[in-house]
Amino acid sequence: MKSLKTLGQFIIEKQADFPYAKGELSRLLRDIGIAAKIVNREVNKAGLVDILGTVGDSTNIFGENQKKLDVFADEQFISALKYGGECCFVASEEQDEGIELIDSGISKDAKYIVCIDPLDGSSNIEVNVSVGTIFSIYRRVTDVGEALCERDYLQDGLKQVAAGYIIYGSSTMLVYTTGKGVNGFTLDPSIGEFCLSHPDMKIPAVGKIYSINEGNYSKFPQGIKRYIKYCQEEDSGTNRPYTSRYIGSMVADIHRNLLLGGVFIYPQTASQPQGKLRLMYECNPIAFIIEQAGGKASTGTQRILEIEPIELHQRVPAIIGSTEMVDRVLDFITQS
Ligand code: AHM
Ligand code: MG
Repeated sequence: MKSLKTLGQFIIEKQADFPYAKGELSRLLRDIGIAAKIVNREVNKAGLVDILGTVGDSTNIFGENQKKLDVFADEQFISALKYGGECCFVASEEQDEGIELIDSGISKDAKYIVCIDPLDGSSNIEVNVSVGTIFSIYRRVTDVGEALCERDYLQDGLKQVAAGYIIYGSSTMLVYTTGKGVNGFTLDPSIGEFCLSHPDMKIPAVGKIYSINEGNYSKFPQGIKRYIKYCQEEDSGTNRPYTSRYIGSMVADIHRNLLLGGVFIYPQTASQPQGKLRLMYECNPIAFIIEQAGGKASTGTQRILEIEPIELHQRVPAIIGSTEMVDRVLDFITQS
């Protein structure tokens, strides 16, 4: 029988790649993995228990209704980070402000900042479609003992020390990078462990899938409209027409495209001039993972990882996926 490597074993083994590591990042990743298992348990029984629906009149700062599971996931991850002791500041898509954890005793010497989207694609929960968690980890810039400031939690994506996502799908997977490739782990429910199932993931340089909410077509910039028409044209040399696949859960759309090759696009629109997706919680971590898998991530005019953030909840347009396909989209944007 093939032996399994668990996420915990893999993290410890990889710690040797960082000779001065004291195990803090490993513990932080382990804490996130544990919270993910708890969230997974609740997501899986969402249809069975009375946990769906909106929480009273609770809305997040974007005016969107928060589903009960969003709140649950948010609480789980924040509490895992708080009691894990390795995170000094957490910024969550579901919280108006970032939360300092250094006052919580155990975290007072913590060196890491975490940005998290606890339950991405939450509009899909009620219809039993995959949702996900996305996280991003930075090292604090200020010294331990100093007050935390924007330099700590508004760092560009290139400064990420790790990033990952969990997809709660037909099976639950955790995919992460620490800047040395991307590895995927599938949750084995019989032993309650994430086990290495997708070592050294690579996104194909070109694929057949384009993922975009075409309902917004009339509001798209000219270059994007022309790219969509290009995808739909017949051309045997380039394997077109491409296939349109859009779940509406970024994690699920990105995960499929990572495995099969494809491009995911959430552009700016006439009504959302910066697009919809958040730089710190969604685009930076996904861009880091996709680049580490050999792909590309751009806003249309700039590499996502090079953006200097100006606020935690900042939105940016996103074109992410197989390198050749992202380049083709960029060609259409420049020519328009
Ligand atoms: P959320 O974080 O509020 O769930 O929103 C983000 C989600 C992404 O997962 C997905 O790609 C996108 O919103 C879908 O938006 P739209 O319905 O506009 O296509
Ligand atoms: Mg989200």
